[in-house]
Amino acid sequence: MKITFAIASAALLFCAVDAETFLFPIPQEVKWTGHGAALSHDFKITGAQNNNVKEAAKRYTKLIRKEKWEPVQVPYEKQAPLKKARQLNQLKIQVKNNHVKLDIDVDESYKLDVPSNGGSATLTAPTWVGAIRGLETFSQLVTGSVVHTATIKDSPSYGHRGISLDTSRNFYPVSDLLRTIDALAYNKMNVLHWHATDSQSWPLVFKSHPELSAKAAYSKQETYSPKDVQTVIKYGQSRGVRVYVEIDMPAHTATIGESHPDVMTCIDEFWGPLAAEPPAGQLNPISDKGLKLVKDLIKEATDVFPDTLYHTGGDEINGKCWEQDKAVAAYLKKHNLTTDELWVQWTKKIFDYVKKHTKKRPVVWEDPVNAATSHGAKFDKNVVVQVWNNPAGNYTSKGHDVIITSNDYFYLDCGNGGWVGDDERYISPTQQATTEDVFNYGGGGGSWCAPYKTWQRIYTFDPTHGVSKNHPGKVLGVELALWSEQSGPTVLDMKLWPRSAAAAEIFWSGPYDKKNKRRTLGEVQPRFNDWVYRLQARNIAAIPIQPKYCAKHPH
Ligand code: CP6
Repeated sequence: MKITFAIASAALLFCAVDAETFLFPIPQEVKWTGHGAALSHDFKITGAQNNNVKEAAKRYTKLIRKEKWEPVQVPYEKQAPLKKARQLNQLKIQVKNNHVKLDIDVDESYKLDVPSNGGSATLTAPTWVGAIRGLETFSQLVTGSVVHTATIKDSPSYGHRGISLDTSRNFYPVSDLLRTIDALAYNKMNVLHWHATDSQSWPLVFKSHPELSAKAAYSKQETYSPKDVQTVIKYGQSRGVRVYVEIDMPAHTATIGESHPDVMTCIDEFWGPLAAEPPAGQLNPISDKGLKLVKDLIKEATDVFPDTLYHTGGDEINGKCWEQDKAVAAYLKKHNLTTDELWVQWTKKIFDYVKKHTKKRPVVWEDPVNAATSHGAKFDKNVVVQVWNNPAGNYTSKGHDVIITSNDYFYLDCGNGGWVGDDERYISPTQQATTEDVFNYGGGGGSWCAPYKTWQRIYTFDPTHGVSKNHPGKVLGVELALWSEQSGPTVLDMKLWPRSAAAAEIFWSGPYDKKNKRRTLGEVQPRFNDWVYRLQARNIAAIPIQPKYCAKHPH
């Protein structure tokens, strides 16, 4: 049954209601069976063998019991008249492979059978990760003390569904990272890309180079110790969320200059035309000492983070920063190289090191791949390209797998707006700022604020657009990006949620489908609305998308 209505007030969509379902992201196949059962007082989740599943079973048992959430769309007793006779006593888990590595190709599928005559429900999954996804869905079937009964078959459309979080421009305590991992798992997302360092602060403590955080963290409190890092990785693991790290370089490294000025270029300049945002500073690409330092960092980072992916950074290098360095300029002249060519050569050294000395697959921002292409050079096809400026097809056609972080859909950080320059001009939070504005505005997100990335905009992104099945590379998935020039712990949840959930559904359930009138915005909104309140009930400070009034008063 579907009831949709809208009260148009000026151009504003005020309310939309849909009584169909409140599962999020929507499973591939749901068959509702009967009217629901009552959750028995001694309801148990049994059969867990893998430790992560055991912990998840405990967590979800507790959550199901205490979660006060009920859908606002339709009073639940109308959806599921509670009959005391039908009691659901247990959920039995059966997993084939309890030892598989949590990785991009891991099978996350599951089947859930919750019979309408109560008794025992079953959750079967090929892997422990699928079981964790299935437990999440089961928890969503419970509203109050009613279990909505259904047979569900489910699997993701894309294997990589994540958030990229910048912890350099502003610091996030570990508790915020853990809560973000919770929210990722609620949305069946599976990746936290930790953009750990940048030019403004270096919070990540390296055992091999403690001087970096000692000199360039904002304070001793604003660091991530090796123990903190283990806490985050383990917390992610147990929820089926991979945590992989990026040490951005050779640009976005002014912080390295605080302890190793001799391996840098243009660190004496604050900004000028030499960097995307202040402070300027780039690794010197011809410094052997610099390369040795970089290798130490990659070695430690790849030893510490168990994920198969390692992010080598690579975005936004500035040729002028290198050209104004006398030694680099002489080198360029002697070898008849452009700064782009030198950049690509340096990047190749990094990929070679990752290949020879780590077991990782490198991910890189698209920038150096563009630079390479423009002078006919190529990188190993194994390199995953994270796109933020250009269409994914540019790289899949060349054989690279891609992660999509289109700034036009998935940049969540923008913006506060405000006066820029010497109080000369006011820019609204969604207005485009000029490069000159960026400094006073706070930087980052300045140029891509318009249009604001509403959940609806994010939801209408088509991952298949411009990517042919014949391309040798493929789309691995998505990462929404939270750059932190104007974000921090106090706004974290509301920047991320519920907008990231829109991408979670597109990349789990499959693209929005206007043509077939399936999962259009109008259809999804009421369910999305309920999901917002459910996230709130789970301690995620998601922003409301419509008045609760709408669902309480369908007419
Ligand atoms: N920091 C780093 C940033 C950005 C990038 N890398 C960025 C660029 C443009 C906008 C927002 C963020 N702040 N390290 C680009 C990948 Cl609009």
